[in-house]
Amino acid sequence: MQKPRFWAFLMILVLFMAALTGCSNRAKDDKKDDALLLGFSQLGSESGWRIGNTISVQDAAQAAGVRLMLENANQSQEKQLTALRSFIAYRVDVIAFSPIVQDGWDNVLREAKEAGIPVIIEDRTVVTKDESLYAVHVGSDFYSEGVMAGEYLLKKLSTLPPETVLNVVELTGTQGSSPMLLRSAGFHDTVAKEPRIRILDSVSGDFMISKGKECVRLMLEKYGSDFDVLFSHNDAMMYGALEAFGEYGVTPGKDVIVISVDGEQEAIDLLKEGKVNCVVECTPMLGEAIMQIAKDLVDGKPVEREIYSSERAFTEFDDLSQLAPRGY
Ligand code: GZL
Repeated sequence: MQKPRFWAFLMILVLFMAALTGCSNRAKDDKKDDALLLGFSQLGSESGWRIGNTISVQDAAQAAGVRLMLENANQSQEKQLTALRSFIAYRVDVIAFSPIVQDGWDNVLREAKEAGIPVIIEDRTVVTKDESLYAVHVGSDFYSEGVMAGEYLLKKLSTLPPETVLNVVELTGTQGSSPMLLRSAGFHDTVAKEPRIRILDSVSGDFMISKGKECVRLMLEKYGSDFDVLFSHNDAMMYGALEAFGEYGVTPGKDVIVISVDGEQEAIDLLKEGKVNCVVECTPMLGEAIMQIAKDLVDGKPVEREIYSSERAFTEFDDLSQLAPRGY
């Protein structure tokens, strides 16, 4: 090989090797900052609750001096799986995510475990045979939320004439998600003992305003005045339902008893106006807990495996005049 070509080849080889070592060390270089690096996969932006959850995590990370890598999956489990694998490749210190549905996470959780990266499940839960695949779940007890919704309806029935029968339309959240499955189970188990409460139908509005409105339109067409109670798995779908009621001349809170879950400010305002009868609280404010758990995990401190938020129901029977602003 002639001399100039040799030097050119050598230069290209040197540059190629430098690029390779630069890539492989990117994560190390970026991580020379000692601040904890948290990878957070958020499932979407489908409701005021979800946006409140995201803001809670962002604000808490800033306050705690935690470096946050936030990926929004826009309702796609595939995108969540991709985000989690990118966090593993980048070798973040801790991973946190809200799983859009409860199944299908074992492989990626096993990859995180093999990479030595602890995982915090926040908000929704996963179903796995291997409990060692994640460190902590922090969020709500969705079954209890369903029970509180059912207990309100039993109390409401007790204030009505003894011959009253209440036909319930259940507006469920995302199919296969833990809040949908567990809120439904808690509600059904609670009202099952009362023969005068009947579940007329269950239909999924996917936790969204638009789909909630579509579903309630269909239910009004199908059941008309037999539609006595709406149990909505979240406030966003309830807002859509109220729009549908308006189109059909139905007065919510009076013609139809309205029960919702989340406890957004807008829902509490509707409760105070008498357009909603019961709002079960489900707090999205999990950011501070997530940051504390992440720090404890990195510091090797013991952490509770299951951390539930304490929550209540707000109903038409309560004095809500002193209720603090909800913040979401
Ligand atoms: C519940 C959360 C649910 C909310 C909905 O913790 O996962 O998802 O109830 C949101 O508003 O879409």
